[in-house]
Amino acid sequence: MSLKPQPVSVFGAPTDVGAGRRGASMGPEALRVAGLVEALVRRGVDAVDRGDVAGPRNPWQKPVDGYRHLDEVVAWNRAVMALASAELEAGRMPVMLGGDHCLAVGSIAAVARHCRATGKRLRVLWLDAHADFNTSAITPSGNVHGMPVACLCGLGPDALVHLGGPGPAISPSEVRQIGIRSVDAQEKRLVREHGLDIYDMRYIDEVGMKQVMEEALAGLDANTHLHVSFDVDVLDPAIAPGTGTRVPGGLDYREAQLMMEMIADAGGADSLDLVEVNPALDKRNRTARLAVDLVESLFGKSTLMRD
Ligand code: 4U7
Ligand code: MN
Ligand code: MN
Ligand code: MN
Repeated sequence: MSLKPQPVSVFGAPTDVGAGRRGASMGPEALRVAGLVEALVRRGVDAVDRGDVAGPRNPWQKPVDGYRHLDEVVAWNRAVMALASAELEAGRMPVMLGGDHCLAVGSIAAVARHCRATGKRLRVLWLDAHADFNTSAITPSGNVHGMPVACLCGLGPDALVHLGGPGPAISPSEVRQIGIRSVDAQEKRLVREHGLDIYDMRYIDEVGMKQVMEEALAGLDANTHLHVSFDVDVLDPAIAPGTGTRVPGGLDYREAQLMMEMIADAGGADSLDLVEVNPALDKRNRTARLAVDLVESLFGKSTLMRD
């Protein structure tokens, strides 16, 4: 399958209301400063920057009933869903710059609704150190960026579970998680119960990224919408220090690059989240620059001009 020549709409969601550390709110600007839009245009992509969606400030409060800032998280996700939906309806690929990962509830709710309306199948690649499958009852932190996959699968507060319409947005069978290496004790049980398909770091070490991606991309066809949710903490902290929840033992540059190249070879993504870049914790915008480089690979950059 060759890359789809679809137009791209980049937009920012500058907030860290779902995180336990401040600074991911500066992610969209860091990615722009690193030249994201220009890099896509250089690749021949019709990419435009729609600017940022708006939402409430971070009140920086303690969790209430297992959620920190739930009202603010819902407000930001509504804004993300509205803009992502509008871009999908206009036939454009939404690229959401976070912001923390709670925002994937909004972007993926929009994608799921679009798939329902157009009769497309959905595949979500969740690239992350974490499974993000906590609920208010089991979360060790109350931070909603640790809960988006659960919310999308129907486990969470009504306002997030039904964000894009009645019923869960997706089923666990539509998700493939890659790079996982930090799952909380009770989250582990929930992940098993719901049968999430997880390619953890141990599996990547044992069989290699090539086989992992062949398995994670198996079964895609021309009628499948591929959503990539890229939490930069999937990368090893040695190469991507600018993120709030660093876990050692992540993807190295070559693994990450191959992962992106193989997604491109499979036809590329139809929607993308680029989340958890935290410039306050970074050195010289290194993490955003690496993310841009990897997004170029996702859009078909390859060493030997295979295209
Ligand atoms: B991210 C955590 F306890 N599991 O729920 C939690 F380890 O979007 C971390 O993947 C969640 O960065 C990380 O708070 C959320 C913690
Ligand atoms: Mn995440
Ligand atoms: Mn993570
Ligand atoms: Mn994180």
